[in-house]
Amino acid sequence: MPALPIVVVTGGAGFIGSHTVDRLMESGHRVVVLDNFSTGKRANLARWADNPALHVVTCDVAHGIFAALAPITKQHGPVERIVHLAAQVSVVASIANPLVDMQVNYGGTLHVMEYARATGVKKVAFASSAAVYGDVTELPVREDIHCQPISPYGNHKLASELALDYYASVHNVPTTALRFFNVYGPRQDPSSPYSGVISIFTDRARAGKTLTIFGDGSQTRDFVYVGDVVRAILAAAGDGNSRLIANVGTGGETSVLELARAVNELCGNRSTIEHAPSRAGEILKSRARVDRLRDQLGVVAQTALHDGLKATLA
Ligand code: UD2
Repeated sequence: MPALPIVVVTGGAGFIGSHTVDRLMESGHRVVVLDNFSTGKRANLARWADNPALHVVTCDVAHGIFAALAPITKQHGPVERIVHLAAQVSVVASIANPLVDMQVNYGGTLHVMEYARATGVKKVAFASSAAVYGDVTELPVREDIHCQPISPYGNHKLASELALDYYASVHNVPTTALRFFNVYGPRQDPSSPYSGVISIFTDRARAGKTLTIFGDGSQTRDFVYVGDVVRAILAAAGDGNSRLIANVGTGGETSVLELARAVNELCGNRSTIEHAPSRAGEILKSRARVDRLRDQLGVVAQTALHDGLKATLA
């Protein structure tokens, strides 16, 4: 039997990572998850626990990945592709601790790219963020506008994109960066105050607890279902599209008030909706331009919010 192609997923035990692993395993890859389990969970990978094609290695990507991968590549051959999702994910935490954010988010990317350069990896797909844009006035936001991040998190995602471009242009490591908008779906952890709003609202509405909207709820987001995001990741990890940067969103906008009402309705309208002061530094409107996602990567986010919310609640 020919060797299975090896794909490394950093952050593979996390929310988006574990969904990516599911699709890769289903399509016949050998998958290596590198995760430090700071927010990732083994339970997210439980369905593959007895499958020898999945390797789960506890590893801090920010400390280098050569040693973690060596035993596996020695036995099964070289890594073909890397999906780099491991990150410190909180914008607020990055403001409180910019150096840690730099080490994990920018440093982690450099370690991944050094590995890719040294071993001849065929493609690196990287999770960037809409946070690279900062406050934008022109919506839907295009990838080629001038980026002015307003957080260390956004700075380090943007710096990581530059690192990808350097490795692609100078060292011929093919790369694609995806700027995620507001990703939601099953397995998103609602436990932190900075968890995604959909994970918080669905968790609370299910229990009939109050939903708190920061501000009047007129602020909008481009909420994109994790299943659609994974299709973008798999396209980005495939051949071609090197040095591409693409938004990953739906191209639509939903207000937080509409969202709260929709979630509440799906749960039988048992929660009250209250308002609290707006978050400092809050972006008012957000919506992705999705032409590149469609034209370059062949992906259209097709999950309607209502269906995605139902899947999240199930
Ligand atoms: C998202 C990303 C963040 C970064 C940023 C870039 C998530 C989870 N976070 O932050 O990593 O990429 O975009 O711009 O995707 N809200 C409430 N009540 C709650 C919780 C939130 O009203 O209990 C509001 C919040 O004030 C905001 C909206 O819901 O207007 C979305 O909040 P979020 O924390 O899910 O995501 P966001 O857009 O701040």
